[in-house]
Parts: sequence; structure tokens; C-alpha cells
Amino acid sequence: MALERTFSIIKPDATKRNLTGQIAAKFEEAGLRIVASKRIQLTLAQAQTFYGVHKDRPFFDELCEFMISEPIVVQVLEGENAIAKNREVMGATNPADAAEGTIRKEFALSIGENSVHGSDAPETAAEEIAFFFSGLELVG
Ligand code: RTP
Ligand code: MG
Repeated sequence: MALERTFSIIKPDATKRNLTGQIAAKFEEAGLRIVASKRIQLTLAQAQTFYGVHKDRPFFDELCEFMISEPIVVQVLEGENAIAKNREVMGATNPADAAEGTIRKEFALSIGENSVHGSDAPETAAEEIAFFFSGLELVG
């Protein structure tokens, strides 16, 4: 099966609590290779663009404010079935619904402050990777 790439964010609640390494280890343990990684702090405009698909949802403003509140770590993960595998490792959006052993079960604080983002489909993965990384920064 061909290798696939997905886009991941370690969110502000997790960077703030020094969980970057523990979360990255979960990806690697699941067989996902971190082929790009950088720590950045989003501007409000960047957060609003990235989450544009949610702009009419009631949680949009709160989500964007949260995403700019601390630095984040953006990464590209590569592996077989990387998109689905990453979402499995992340667990359900709401930590109360997340399975044992998942990142959100172990680390998330709430449905909003839920420690990680992961792309949900090949098209969004490609868009999200291109939003944050140039081809030169992806080293497989
Ligand atoms: P993500 O996009 O971050 O990987 O998470 P997801 O697919 O599991 O969740 P999605 O429905 O795409 O929502 C994006 C992010 O918005 C925040 N959220 N807050 N307060 C709320 O009810 C609520 N619902 C969603 C979460 O941070 C979620 O990850
Ligand atoms: Mg989503």
C-alpha cells in the first residue's frame, strides 16, 4: 500500500503543558513518521483562515482565540493509511468519548482544548500541508 501524508497540530493546551514529546511519541509508536515539524504561533487571521470551514459554527471565535493563545507544533505525518491512523491515535473530538490509549483520552482538557488536530481526508490533508509547509521542508 502506498505511503500517505497527513497534517497534524499539537494544540496550545498541549504545548503549554509540555506534552509535545509525549504526543509525538504516540504518533511514532503507531508507525507514523514525522517528516516535517515546526513550532509557530498563529496570528488571528491565520487561525480564521485555517478553520474557515467552521466560520458559521457557534464555537468558531472561541476556537480561533484558543488556537492563537500559545505556540503550536505543526507536523506532517507519513505512513500507510496515515490519515485514518492518525485520527485513530487522536481519538474522538470530545475526550469524554475518546477510547482508552488515545491522545485525547489521555491528554485533552475539553471538547475545545483537545490537544491535537488531524486532517480528515486526502484533499484537506494536501491543503493543510500546503498552508503551513513548502515542499523543501518535507523530508521523507
Ligand atoms: P480537528 O479538526 O481539530 O482534528 O478535530 P475534529 O475533526 O475531531 O473536530 P472538528 O469537528 O473538525 O472541530 C474542529 C475543532 O473545533 C473545536 N470544537 N469545539 N466547543 C465545541 O463544541 C467544539 N466543537 C469542536 C475542537 O477543538 C475541534 O477539534
Ligand atoms: Mg476536523
